[in-house]
Amino acid sequence: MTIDDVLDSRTNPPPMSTIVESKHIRTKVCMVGESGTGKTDLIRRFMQCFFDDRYIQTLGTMVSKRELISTSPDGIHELKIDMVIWDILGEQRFRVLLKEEYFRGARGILAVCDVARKKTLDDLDSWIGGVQSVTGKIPIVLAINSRDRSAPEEVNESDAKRFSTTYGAPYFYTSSETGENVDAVFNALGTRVVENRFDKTRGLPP
Ligand SMILES: Nc1nc2c(ncn2[C@@H]2O[C@H](COP(=O)(O)OP(=O)(O)OP(=O)(O)O)[C@@H](O)[C@H]2O)c(=O)[nH]1
Ligand SMILES: [Mg+2]
Repeated sequence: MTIDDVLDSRTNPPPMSTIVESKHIRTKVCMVGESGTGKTDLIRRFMQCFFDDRYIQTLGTMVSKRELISTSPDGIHELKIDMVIWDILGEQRFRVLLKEEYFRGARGILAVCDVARKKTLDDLDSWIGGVQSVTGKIPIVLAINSRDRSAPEEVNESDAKRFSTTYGAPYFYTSSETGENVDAVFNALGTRVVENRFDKTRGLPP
């Protein structure tokens, strides 16, 4: 089953009678990306908190949780996914110090870059390498953030497509100011994490 099948099944959910039970899944995901790309603000938006325009450098880590409702890839279970989101300092020097602790157990990565700074997209390679050296290969979704800004957009479609092909990662242009695609990007990550953990014979882990 491909991600497209899963997304289709979410758009056209199976008849209620085929859903036999509800399952709860808890999953840890990590935000990665350079400082100032908008990781913390995307989480705030997703948590339906107010948008704060002041620049607050995250000190240490912030852990947030939100429940997503989905359907298992075989259409049998309604899924309640407790998405636990870890927000990590953007500064490079903390990466080496903290990575074991923060990345251990992560099932997915939300990679964030700034649409107006191409370098923040390029820097994601090293972020992703850092996480996957601890977790192994896990699903990634890319947020090309600050879409609302009037600054010239440096990250173009072909850059985004190249990243997408390299990592098998869908991408979304997001804005934590307007809310554009914020739910979509977290939902896509939840879907990919579930798909990745789904075993055709055994279904989902307990
Ligand atoms: N216009 C606009 N500004 C944004 C957006 N997202 C974040 N910002 C602003 O960009 C700045 C940095 O946002 P943060 O969410 O703190 O960035 P961060 O990636 O968490 O940074 P670190 O914690 O240092 O790693 C803040 O001033 C935000 O208000 C957006 O989508 N649009
Ligand atoms: Mg932050």
